[in-house]
Amino acid sequence: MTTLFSKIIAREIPADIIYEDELCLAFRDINPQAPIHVLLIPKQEITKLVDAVAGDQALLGHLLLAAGKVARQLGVGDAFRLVVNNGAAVGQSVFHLHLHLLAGRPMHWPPG
Ligand code: DGP
Repeated sequence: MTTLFSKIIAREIPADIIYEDELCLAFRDINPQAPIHVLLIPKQEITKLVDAVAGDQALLGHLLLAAGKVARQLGVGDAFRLVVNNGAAVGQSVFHLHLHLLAGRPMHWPPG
């Protein structure tokens, strides 16, 4: 299922893109939940995390490494949170796998 994130990858709709490599893209969330709120997405369409398969292993690892790179690039390498919403019941609204990178304010645990 194609989502608006595919359109962001294709530059068909604008986004504040802060990182890109051959496999993924990072851009600022349109509805930020923290002073820094970036979405990191694979260019390959994966609907949600649970739909990833063994062949996606390298890509998933790449996303985590890229998240660390983006956090360092933003100056928050020592204090950030990654969130993956998997499924509408826990808040997933765009069905193209994405990591939320949140930083810049105190965060509580457990998350709500
Ligand atoms: P989730 O609820 O986990 O599926 O997160 C989807 C996020 O995508 C949500 O925080 C808002 C963000 N978002 C939705 N549409 C757009 C858009 O057009 N541009 C940008 N930059 N972010 C978007």
